[in-house]
Amino acid sequence: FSAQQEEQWKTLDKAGVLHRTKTIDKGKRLRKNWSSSWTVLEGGILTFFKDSKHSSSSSSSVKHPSMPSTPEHTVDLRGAALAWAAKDKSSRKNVLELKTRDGSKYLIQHDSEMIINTWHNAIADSISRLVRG
Ligand code: I3P
Repeated sequence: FSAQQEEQWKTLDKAGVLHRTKTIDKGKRLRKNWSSSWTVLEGGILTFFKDSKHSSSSSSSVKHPSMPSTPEHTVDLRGAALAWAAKDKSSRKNVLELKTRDGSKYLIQHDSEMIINTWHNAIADSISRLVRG
């Protein structure tokens, strides 16, 4: 391992497929647009990769979430707050609401309660580690 690779392994907290939608962009309400994407939590940053369902490429790498292609969106967790979404936020079950420092909000969802719980813990840990510095 190079020093850089080692650093990445140390900071890789969690990765997997999640459903997500942004509901507020810097204070402005958005229309919900749920999509599922390969998601990586590492070094205090949550990265959503391009939705493989909507990809026009036919190469096999984009269909397999273990080989993500392009990062679509990154969320800085410094100063963010995570909570279970209130029932009126979504008709879906197991929904988390992530509020970022820039006044944006995301809903994050997985049908498996066990899986969403591990994401809840991983994101909450990451946020509190950033608070401690
Ligand atoms: C929305 C879509 C979302 C739904 C949302 C709808 O309709 O069905 O999936 O959120 O409910 O408004 P549209 O596709 O016409 O934008 P959930 O799946 O989270 O319930 P909402 O308006 O109650 O947020």
